[in-house]
Amino acid sequence: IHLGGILFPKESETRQVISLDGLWNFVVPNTRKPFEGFEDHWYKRSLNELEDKKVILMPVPSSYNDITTDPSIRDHVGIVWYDRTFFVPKYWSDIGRTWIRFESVSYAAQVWINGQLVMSHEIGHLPFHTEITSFLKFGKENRVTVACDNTLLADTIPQGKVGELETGRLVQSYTFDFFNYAGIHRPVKLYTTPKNYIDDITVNPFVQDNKAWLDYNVSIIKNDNITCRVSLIDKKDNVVASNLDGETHGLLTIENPILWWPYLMDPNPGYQYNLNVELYDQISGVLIDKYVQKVGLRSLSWDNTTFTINGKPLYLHGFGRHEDSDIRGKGLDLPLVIRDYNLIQWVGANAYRTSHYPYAEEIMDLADEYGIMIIDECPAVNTEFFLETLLAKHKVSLTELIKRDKNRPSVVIWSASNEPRTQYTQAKEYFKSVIEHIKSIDKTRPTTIVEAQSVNVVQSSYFVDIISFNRYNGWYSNGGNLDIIPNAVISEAKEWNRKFNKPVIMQEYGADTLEGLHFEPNYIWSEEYQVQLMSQHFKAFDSLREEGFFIGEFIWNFADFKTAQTYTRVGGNKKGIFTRSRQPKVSAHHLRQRYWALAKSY
Ligand code: GCB
Repeated sequence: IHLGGILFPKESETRQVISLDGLWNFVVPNTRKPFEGFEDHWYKRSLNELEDKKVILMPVPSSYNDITTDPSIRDHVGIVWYDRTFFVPKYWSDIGRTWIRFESVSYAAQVWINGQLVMSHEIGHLPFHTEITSFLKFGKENRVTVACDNTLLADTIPQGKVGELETGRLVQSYTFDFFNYAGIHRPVKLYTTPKNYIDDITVNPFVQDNKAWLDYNVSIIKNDNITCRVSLIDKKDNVVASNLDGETHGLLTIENPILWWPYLMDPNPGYQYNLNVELYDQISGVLIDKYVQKVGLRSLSWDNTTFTINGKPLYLHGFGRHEDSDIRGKGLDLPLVIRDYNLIQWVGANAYRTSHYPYAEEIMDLADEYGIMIIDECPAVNTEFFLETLLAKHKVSLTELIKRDKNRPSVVIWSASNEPRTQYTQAKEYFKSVIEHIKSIDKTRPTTIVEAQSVNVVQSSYFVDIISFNRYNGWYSNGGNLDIIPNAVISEAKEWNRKFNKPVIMQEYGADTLEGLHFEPNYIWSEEYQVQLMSQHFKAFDSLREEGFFIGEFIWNFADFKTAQTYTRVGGNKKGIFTRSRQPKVSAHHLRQRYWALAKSY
């Protein structure tokens, strides 16, 4: 695997991209012989040539679980195999280097090209790529094979357990509350770079008064005499700042910048410039490589009570979400992505948390573009056992996440984990180390850990910049008793603030609600109950805002989503304000009134 940058593949004067999305061959090994694919070298020939194996077609990107009618595929534990053929143009052999990039495979993946292993990657929801030039046949057909393993254990991110039923069938169990979808979840791309190429770009903006500065750092892989030029271009194609002196690291100054503002805080939210990064041959002056990096100019700062953007205090209002939909599971689906952003804007949210793992880069691009602020969460959800080996992987997941998202103006907070079991003493050293790790890579954004334990017992939130807590008053505790909510929320938020002296966000509250179920007076699971539960929380939030440390409210969840099978979940978790097919419940209209009213207060 390539350890440098992980820039998103983009076409340019010097780069080409081919999509490998489509229908791949798919085989599930015999459950009694889970490693037969490795033992019998399935990667050395087409899966179609396997005797005695049922080969089916599987769409990429998609989860494989809900595509067929076969429960053994839906609930499969272990390895599955994918392959397909593709053609590489002959002239690509002269371009320089050819790469393959997976935007995410859940979870562990091994990739072969024409029968040779080219890379392995372990953690889901994050991209990985490698150069495959020497493995390819140019001007001919090639084959890519992927082995994908969804097994979750004590030392995987996230953690899980595998048990065996009396019947001998393996069963994956996990404590997190979303279906353990697996497969090639996001696009797969083949792309080229020249021999000497731009490997990574890091930008850090800073804004003050009517000026902005952009610290940039370009990492280049080169053997020859190459010079680097950078220019910042606005939407009207004007060069607003540049450095043509060949420096790969420098500071651009922008007079009268157009700043990146969140949705509803400005009539023109999400403004981005293009940073054109170009490499030239020093002798001939020929353009060698070009990559266009989007840049939003904004500054974040925070103290014990306040979180600001471009000097203005922020109040974040949105939801936790999931990448989840019917049939495709966690597979990237652009109609769904755009529908979701339409709903986010309609409801007037200015933020959401990528609960409980990093979301697709296509989704993140649109958050940058529309000015939706993101609490970017790493995939280590519900950590229970604080093993050394897990800590190392937790840090890797953060390194990969920050490498991927470091340049995004939309990302305003790093979330190190959702609901880890931070009441245990081992959690203290563990999270100290996790938060120090984040800070060693990026000091420009605040950190948080989303806590579910009570204020008195948590060992972890000492190290973060912003306190986050989840609490289900009127649901898991005091179900049916909505009157207790305002005081419970107010007093708990104050306790968090008193103990840690940091700004506080309520990251989750909510009620499961079956669309179309009505009861007056309200009764749990009805649409009326969800609405009233929200109103009771709104009372608490309004009062907390006056205290000066409360900086955000996030309802759980944006939409209904699938979970593991259990008697508390009717067809999945129904705490969405939208249904799984993305239509509003009454609660969505109710939230819309509040979020638009909040927007008027900035
Ligand atoms: C939580 C979890 C979330 C669950 C939610 C619930 O605290 O963070 O993943 O879906 O509660 O509805 O139980």
